[in-house]
Amino acid sequence: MQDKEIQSLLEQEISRQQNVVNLIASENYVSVDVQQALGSVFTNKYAEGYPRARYYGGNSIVDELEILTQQRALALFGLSAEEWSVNVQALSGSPANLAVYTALVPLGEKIMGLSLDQGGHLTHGHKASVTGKWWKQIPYTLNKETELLDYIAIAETAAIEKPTMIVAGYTAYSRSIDWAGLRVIANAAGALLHADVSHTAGLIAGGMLESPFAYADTVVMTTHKTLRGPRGALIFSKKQYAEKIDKAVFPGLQGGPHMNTIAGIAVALYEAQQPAFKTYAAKVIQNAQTLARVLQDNGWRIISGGTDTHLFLVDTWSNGISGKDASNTLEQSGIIVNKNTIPYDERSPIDPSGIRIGTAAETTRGKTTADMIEIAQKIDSILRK
Ligand code: DSN
Repeated sequence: MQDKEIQSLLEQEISRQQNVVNLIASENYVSVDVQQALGSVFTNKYAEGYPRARYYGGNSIVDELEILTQQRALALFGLSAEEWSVNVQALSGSPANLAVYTALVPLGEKIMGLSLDQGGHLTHGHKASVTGKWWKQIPYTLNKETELLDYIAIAETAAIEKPTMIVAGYTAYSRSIDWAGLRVIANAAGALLHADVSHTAGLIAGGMLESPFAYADTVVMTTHKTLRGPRGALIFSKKQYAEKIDKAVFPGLQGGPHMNTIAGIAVALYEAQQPAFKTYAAKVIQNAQTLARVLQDNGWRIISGGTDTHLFLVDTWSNGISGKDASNTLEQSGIIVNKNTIPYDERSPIDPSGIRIGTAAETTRGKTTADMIEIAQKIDSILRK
């Protein structure tokens, strides 16, 4: 590389990534093939529009690329092209959710989403995001005792508020989701059901968690977390919503799609269809459950008592250390986590009561349950110093 400054930063980041234990729940390590597609000449092509309906010439090959990516996305989740469409152009999860709302929720109408501080996402209607300014968030919460989704309370709120859309799928909730129950609640309230499975997409693809597709009207997922692809997103919708969603993505919110990213997503979807990916998804969850259990055995309170997924929250404050201090202390020893609020947190999001831990990235690096036991013991001894 001629640019020595960037070369140096790149080398430093490679070394950093190689030398830490990465427990950031939303990160992963892509394959060399995905990186090759991302770094390919597809980045040179402008392709505003959709396959066979572009605003520039020279798109015959990227048309094939985009169609193949769509086909792979539908195939991975066992969806028929008669019933479902998929838009592969959204730049990431936040713009993907924004596109869904833009398409299907009239401005000012109600979106019902889990509160950010209980495990929801900014783009599920939080006021700091435009999704909470352009639409009205009706928040729902977890049961204070069990720290689980309270479906009865969600049903009651939905029946009173009659939101246009109920959003489910979370960033810091470790338990499986009752999609069928949410469908019943949405139907009773006359609401659309939007699943944001950005975190768990790879676990669903690997057959380890229930798929929302039998129940949701729209499904968004980022491609870079458990799905182990480049940073991007997929927006699946029932056929009747597809045209509105495509228009919301382009020309509504975005210009030309990043065709190199779409190529990387296509490669990741191919990889996720291989038998080895099912084994990976199973190991991710086994690793998370082992790590959570050993921490628990060492006296750390795990939110809701455990995990069904790749992630979980630890209430560090109940052992006298804030989430920020815990995260900083662990980083000094080469263990990377993120500070996180816990349900009904009395501390601020800047320095909350907990940390979030995930195992997707370390499982990609070949870590086993034996490694998780070691990591848990290391975390315990570092935080108790
Ligand atoms: N930043 C992602 C996460 O860490 O969960 C969500 O956008």
